[in-house]
Amino acid sequence: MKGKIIRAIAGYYYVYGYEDGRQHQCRARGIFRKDGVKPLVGDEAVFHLTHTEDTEGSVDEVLPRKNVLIRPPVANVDQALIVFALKDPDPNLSLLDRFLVLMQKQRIPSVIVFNKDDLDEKKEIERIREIYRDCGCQVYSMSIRTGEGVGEVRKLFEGKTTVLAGPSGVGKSSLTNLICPDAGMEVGEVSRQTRRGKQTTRHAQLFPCGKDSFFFDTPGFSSLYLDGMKPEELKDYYPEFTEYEPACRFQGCMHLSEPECGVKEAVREGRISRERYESYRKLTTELKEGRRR
Ligand SMILES: Nc1nc2c(ncn2[C@@H]2O[C@H](COP(=O)(O)OP(=O)(O)O)[C@@H](O)[C@H]2O)c(=O)[nH]1
Ligand SMILES: [Mg+2]
Ligand SMILES: [Zn+2]
Repeated sequence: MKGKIIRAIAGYYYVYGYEDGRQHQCRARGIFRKDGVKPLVGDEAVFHLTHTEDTEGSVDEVLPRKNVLIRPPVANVDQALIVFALKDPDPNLSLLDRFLVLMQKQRIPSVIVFNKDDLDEKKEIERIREIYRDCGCQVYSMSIRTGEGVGEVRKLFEGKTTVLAGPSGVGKSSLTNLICPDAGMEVGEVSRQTRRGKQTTRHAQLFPCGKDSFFFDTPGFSSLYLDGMKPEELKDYYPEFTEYEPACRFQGCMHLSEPECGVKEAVREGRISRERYESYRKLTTELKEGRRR
């Protein structure tokens, strides 16, 4: 039978069977011994039941992977839904840009979703939409509390395996419960003192949510380091720069202190968002300093 590994705990793999829609607790001794393959959550697997009367089985084969996300470790991801809140907690756009860079490096398309629209009295969303206008990803806003915009976000999940990424307290577990009521995720309180969410999401798990649709609520991140990335590589993950790079005098221009730089010129003229450019500078500096350490 064919299925998808939706959870891995203590040597057991929980496989969602495509034929019966049930979860099967499986071991994977055979393939591990034969191919040295360690199955991952998200893997498409061939398995068989070891006892006909219950749901126990064994994974016999892991089908070729479309991609593998390193953090969180999950295979065959179609898209990342990067969730932030417009308020409580305030959006950290530098962290958002790190997510965008990391997902691009792993070749996972991202969609940006801003939740808690109901708290956005100052219409921050308009400013944010302007900043991300040419970043290559669509920007959605919604309020799980009022239901505004939720329908459109729900459509994004159809027929895909989606990872939810974003800091704590923004509404990832609330969204999970909405899309997949069986998930029963714990919704945490936003701490009044720190304005940061408590870490209540426990283990990583894919949830089936409709035909060929799965998603994965990752534990909250408060910071993300772009480890292993070269400073020279970073510019390639800012799609809005590409159009202006032919105007740079130097080949391989990093758009920092080089003269006659098409990207900096476009920033001055307001054709590239200044916030995105400053975020690029900040991350590049961070990577350069990291390398010296
Ligand atoms: N005002 C408001 N609060 C929300 C909304 N969505 C979720 N919350 C609250 O935000 C807090 C954190 O939500 P949770 O789903 O646990 O976030 P997670 O840490 O990202 O999983 C909870 O107290 C939710 O009730 C929303 O649209 N508006
Ligand atoms: Mg959560
Ligand atoms: Zn340049």
